[in-house]
Amino acid sequence: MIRTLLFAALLALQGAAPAPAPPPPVTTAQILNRYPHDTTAFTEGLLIDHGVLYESTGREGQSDIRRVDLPSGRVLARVKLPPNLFGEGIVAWKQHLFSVTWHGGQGYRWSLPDLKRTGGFRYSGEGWAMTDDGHDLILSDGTPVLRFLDPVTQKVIRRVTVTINGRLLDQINELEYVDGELLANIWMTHYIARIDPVSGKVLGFIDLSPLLAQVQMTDPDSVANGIAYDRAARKLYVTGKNWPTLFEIARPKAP
Ligand SMILES: [Ca+2]
Repeated sequence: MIRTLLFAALLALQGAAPAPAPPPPVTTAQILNRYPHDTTAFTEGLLIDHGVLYESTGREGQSDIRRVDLPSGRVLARVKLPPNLFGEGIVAWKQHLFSVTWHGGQGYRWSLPDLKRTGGFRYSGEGWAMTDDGHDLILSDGTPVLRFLDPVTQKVIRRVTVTINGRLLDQINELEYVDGELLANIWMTHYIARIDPVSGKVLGFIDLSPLLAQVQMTDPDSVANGIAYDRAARKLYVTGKNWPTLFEIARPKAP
């Protein structure tokens, strides 16, 4: 300890800065399977509950929440949001599915698997995406701050700030809790951040560029967004806004 303090004092005296921390490791996504995806779906939320795929889509007048047949991409059931609302993320919790909207702080609760509206909730600020860690719901809003919500009351229990080597990371979009890590699409990029859900530190990134090369989207809004993890089958799926393909990719290894 004393030796450490002496070393720090020496550095300060000499005006030397400690060596910068190395950047988090980047892993290139490995494609395992491909499935059709509805190209009219402006994907904002994606999850698997009891082996069933659910997806939420955005844009005013086009927002809905759907149950999807994963192998074919066929929409099996669909519920539309009011036309003035821009749908965002979804999370499944027991027999319910919660959804948030971009502006206005309006959240909804739906029954599973039939998607009947059973209630609503309010939150401050914007809503971007949701997931859960088995205890709490987790809400992103485009800022570096993730909110952890009580699944029963939907009230904020705590906040975690996402940082990369001590610097704030924002534009955190679609979320998925995978084997103790929080995976997050970073809006307008082709990277998924791997976040420690306790400290908020970015542990690494998954580079989705091999997927982009396959879908060849030209619309700048058609970014990678949507991560779903089948916890029982241990399969990880990702897609993007209006992408023609839903990909199964390899689960990330410990960084
Ligand atoms: Ca998700």
